[in-house]
Amino acid sequence: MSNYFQREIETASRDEIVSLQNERIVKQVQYVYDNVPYYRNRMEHKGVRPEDIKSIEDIHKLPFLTKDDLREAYPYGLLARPLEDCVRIHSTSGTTGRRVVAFYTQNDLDLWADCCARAIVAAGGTREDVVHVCYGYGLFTGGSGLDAGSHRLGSLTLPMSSGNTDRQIQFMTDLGSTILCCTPSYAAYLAEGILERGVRDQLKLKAGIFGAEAWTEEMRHDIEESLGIKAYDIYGLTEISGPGVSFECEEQTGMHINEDHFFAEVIDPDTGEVLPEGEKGELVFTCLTKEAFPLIRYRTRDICILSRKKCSCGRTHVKMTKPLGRSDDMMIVKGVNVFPSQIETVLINQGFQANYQIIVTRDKAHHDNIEVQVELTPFMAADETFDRAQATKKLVSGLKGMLGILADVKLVEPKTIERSEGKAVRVIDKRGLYKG
Ligand code: DLL
Repeated sequence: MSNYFQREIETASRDEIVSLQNERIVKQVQYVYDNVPYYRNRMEHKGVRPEDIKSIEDIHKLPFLTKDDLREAYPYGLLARPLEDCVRIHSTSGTTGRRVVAFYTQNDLDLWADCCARAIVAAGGTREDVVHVCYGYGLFTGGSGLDAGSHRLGSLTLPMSSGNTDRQIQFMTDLGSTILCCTPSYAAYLAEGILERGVRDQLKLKAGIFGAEAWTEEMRHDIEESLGIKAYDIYGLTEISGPGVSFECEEQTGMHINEDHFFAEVIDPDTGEVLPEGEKGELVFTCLTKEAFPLIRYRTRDICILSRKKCSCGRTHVKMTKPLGRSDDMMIVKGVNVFPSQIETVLINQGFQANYQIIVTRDKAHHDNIEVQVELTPFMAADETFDRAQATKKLVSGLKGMLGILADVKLVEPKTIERSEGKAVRVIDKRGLYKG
């Protein structure tokens, strides 16, 4: 049952929300126990039976699930419904070895659309709006998610997908787009194009719904100024559905989590201990209503803080801060999830050693750049016939194949990258994205 129009859920009292979560978690745990051998085995291993989960308070008895578990269960191991009930997949950005595939029933898609519709409403959207969606469509969840939310709301939806700036700007001006949905980097890029073409005063834009990557308050300010809009943050991840797991309202002091569907906990990433509200830790989600791919206590690796402070918008759902960092080493560069280990694989495959450093920068126009400095091996450095230009080209192409994005490669002399006594510092991220 679709419930976007039940606005009362978003403004329900704490008791009402907890009671809904209690009811849903009991059903959901029994459901996964009955339908997913992977969960059943994990629960049995931990000595937990479905009847031990009597309310949401008991959730801490259940084991965590990690991205590695998802990879181990790939592709069908966590599916809770027969394939004939599934109607869609989406997959994380990133690469072959790291892909995670999530499944959806029609009901899952409907509930996800509700969540995204709520986000559009929170950004001031109504059926009169023209919603310009230039998140990527396809395996990525951004395009389909906001598109479905806009349909659910009844707004005119422009399924632009990303790329082709000329066409984006032309449609934006000709059709009078009022709400722009894309990554903050792409919004900044479009803003630049709009200013260059001198068409800013032909725009009808009033709001933007930007997410899928970390962005700073400074970037928000720049985009708001250059486009003359209010810029709202939206968060989500493929494993849990996609965008719309949480979203900002007009107060812009954190993102309300759709906690009737996704139960959030914050844990100490080292010990797994559940932390009280207000403490910083790793965000963990349990899907309370999903049918095809219902993740239980999924560790997102995103670091954040939860808050139940009263919000002036009237919504009562718990708020999360913007992600303040990651508890693993994943970076999002040019919209793509990048792990240093992937870069390392390319280097090793091409005969280099694991002596490298990744430098990520962002220019004034908010374009990301990734440079990989790679030490030559002593053998390469001593070999006069070693063609450095050719080796650089091969690395660039190998990295493009692995990551899907262009990285600059700089070969450096042996022993020039500083060695660390502890954990190697592989990444120097100069973008200053995570604060707090
Ligand atoms: O990025 C889903 C999405 C699409 C969210 C469109 C918002 C808008 P994934 O590709 O699976 O899914 O990447 C999920 O991206 O764990 C965070 O680390 C990061 N992320 C997502 N939204 C935000 C945000 C989509 N607003 C991973 N701020 C998550 C910071 C974000 N990081």
